[in-house]
Amino acid sequence: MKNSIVFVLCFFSILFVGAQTIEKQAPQGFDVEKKEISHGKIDTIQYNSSTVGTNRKALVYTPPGFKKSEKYPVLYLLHGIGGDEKEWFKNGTPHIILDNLYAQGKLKPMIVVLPNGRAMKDDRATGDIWEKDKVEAFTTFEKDLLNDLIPFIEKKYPAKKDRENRAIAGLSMGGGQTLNFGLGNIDKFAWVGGFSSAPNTKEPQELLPNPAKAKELKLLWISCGDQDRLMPFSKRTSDYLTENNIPHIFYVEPGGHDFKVWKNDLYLFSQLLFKPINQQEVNDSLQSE
Ligand code: FER
Repeated sequence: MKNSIVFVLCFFSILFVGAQTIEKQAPQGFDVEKKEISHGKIDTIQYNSSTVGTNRKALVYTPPGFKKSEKYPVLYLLHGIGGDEKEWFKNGTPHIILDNLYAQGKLKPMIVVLPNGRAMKDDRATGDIWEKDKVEAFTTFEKDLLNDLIPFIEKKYPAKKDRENRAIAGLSMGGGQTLNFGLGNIDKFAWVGGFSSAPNTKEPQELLPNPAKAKELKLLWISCGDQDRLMPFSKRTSDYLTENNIPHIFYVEPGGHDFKVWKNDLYLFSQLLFKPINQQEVNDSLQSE
């Protein structure tokens, strides 16, 4: 008798809950500041980098209602080749997008860290940003992130410290860093999002020599604008994952290589974080007409 009740309940909940679906585009107003809602807070922090040998800056967004007595998951959100720790803040207004999502109850409370991904003594985006040592500094940032910034954040903020509560995402050069660092350190990150990833993205075989390992990820998100000339770097990565039966989301969205696309990515990606997820269903929902 009991079993049959459980069976009937399960059957109807599957019927009514249905597949995990997701919007494809943020609605109008998603990035407009609303005075009447609660707001998160942005801090500028400085941490000592043993990797670079300097004190380095990062911005940290804590959510509305943030309490030191609670523990939060953390998203590390990386900028592009022309940016620094302020690029997302100035051009992507993540604090506004996330405040609005919190007001609608659509986000799991999390801390968001906006680092400077150019790990060198002069890490400003000035002069020739394409200079070899400046480009190489984006590779060096892996050590700075893992050995200096993450330990600092986890000491100074009430952060959850396990891989399932740590996410990494980024745009363009930061998307390449995200895939390189995230897939190279699956023991450290369970949520990975490459937005319009740049040519610094390692080739698939090098990125993921043991593809089955990526099954340990909760979310592997790869997105790119359909007008973006950097599409091949996202597509070759997604193709390799598909060939190896690795669950992931590949979202080709309308647009080019710009913040219109990246703000939409943050809007969609952030809502998936730190919650139960069926990547196949979200992927199918994003592909549907
Ligand atoms: C490149 C083209 C684009 C490249 C990097 C980028 C290192 C990055 C662009 C961005 O971050 O917006 O050839 O090589």
